[in-house]
This record gives sequence, C-alpha cells and structure tokens, in this order.
Amino acid sequence: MKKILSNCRLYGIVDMGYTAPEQVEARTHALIDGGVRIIQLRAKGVEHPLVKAWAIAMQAICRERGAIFVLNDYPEMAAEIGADAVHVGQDGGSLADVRKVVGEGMIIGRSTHSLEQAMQARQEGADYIGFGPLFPTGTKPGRPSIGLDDITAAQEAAGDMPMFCIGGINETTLPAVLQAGARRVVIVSWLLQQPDIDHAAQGIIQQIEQNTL
Ligand code: TZP
Repeated sequence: MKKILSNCRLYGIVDMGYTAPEQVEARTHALIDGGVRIIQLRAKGVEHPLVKAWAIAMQAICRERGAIFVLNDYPEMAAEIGADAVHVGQDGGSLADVRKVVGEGMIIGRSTHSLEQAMQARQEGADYIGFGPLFPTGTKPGRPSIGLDDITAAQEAAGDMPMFCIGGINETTLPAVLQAGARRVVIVSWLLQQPDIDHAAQGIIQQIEQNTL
C-alpha cells in the first residue's frame, strides 16, 4: 500500500460538493480508469449514514482495482469500514490520537498550509501530506492561498513522506506548480468538471511524469 502511495502522482477526490450521489461509483471508476491510484471521499456537512454508504462502495471499488481509498475527516468511521486511509485537517487532533483510533495499518494523511505544518506533520508520523491551497479555490472559499514559494523547502522537509500540492491546480496552473518543484498533486474541481474524467486524468499524469524527475 505504501508503495502504491509513493508512486502516486495524481490524487483524486470525489467531492460531494461537485458530485451527485448517483455519480459516486462511476466517478471512482473513471478516476481509476484514468490512472489515479489514490482516491478520497470528501463529503462535508453530509449525514453520517450517507457518508458511510458511499465510503463502503468506494472502498470496495478501490480494493478490487488496486487503488487506495481515503476517507476524509472520520477516523472512527474509517476504522469501522476498514478503509485503506484516513485524511485529517489541522483541526483533526493529534496524529497520535488518530493513530489510536485507526490502528497501526491504516495510512494517515494530514492537510498542511505552511512549511512549519509540513515539518510538524512529518514529526507526528503522517504517511503523506497535502500542501496548500497554492491558489485561491472555490473548493475552500475564503482560505488564504500560500503560493508556490515554499514548495521546494516543504518537499525537502517532507523527505520520503509523499507530499501532494493542492488548491487551484488545473491544466493551466499545473506547469507553474511543477516548475516550482512539486512532484505530486491533488486536483478536485477541475478534474470533476471535465467531460471525460478518465482522459483528463491521463493527460495530467502524463504532464507530471514528463516534467518531474
Ligand atoms: N485543501 C486545501 S485546498 C483544497 C483542499 C481540500 C481544495 C482543492 O480543490 P480544487 O478544486 O482542486 O482547488
């Protein structure tokens, strides 16, 4: 599982702000068809039983097709359904506490918004981090963007812990993000709004692979 994680260049999110409930499974398949091997369910402000049902469905698809399923925000639920991974924000408590809830085997990801937070997440034992938002984004309205300047330093601080840049990344902004030193990215709204998610994901992965070491 850690090997799949470290090979991932594009992290996809089935964000329920952009996804109708009946699209959850088809979008999970489309992302995997496009080469995405880590996929998160992000369902802010949705009733828990619905989140759990989508999570179970996505976990089954990911397990069958060799992708990592990540549940955003709910460590107890992640443990209950046997998720591959859980992702927590800066407000998600200490990673030691999250680890106690999910057990030793589960991948834990942490959102970070600065170089200091990236360093701290590594010290705390995160298995990967998100780093951003690099640009302003409608997916997190009002959240200040951090720009591209600290990507290289954060990447160095992360060491062998995979770091995924996030926030306002699309086909147009990606070259600057890669130029600034990013090796992995998360793309949410742009990817989910493409008419052919599978094809769009393939194009992004190709762009990353051709422009990084
Ligand atoms: N965390 C930092 S920015 C962000 C999250 C979940 C949203 C990124 O979404 P988009 O649509 O790719 O800008």
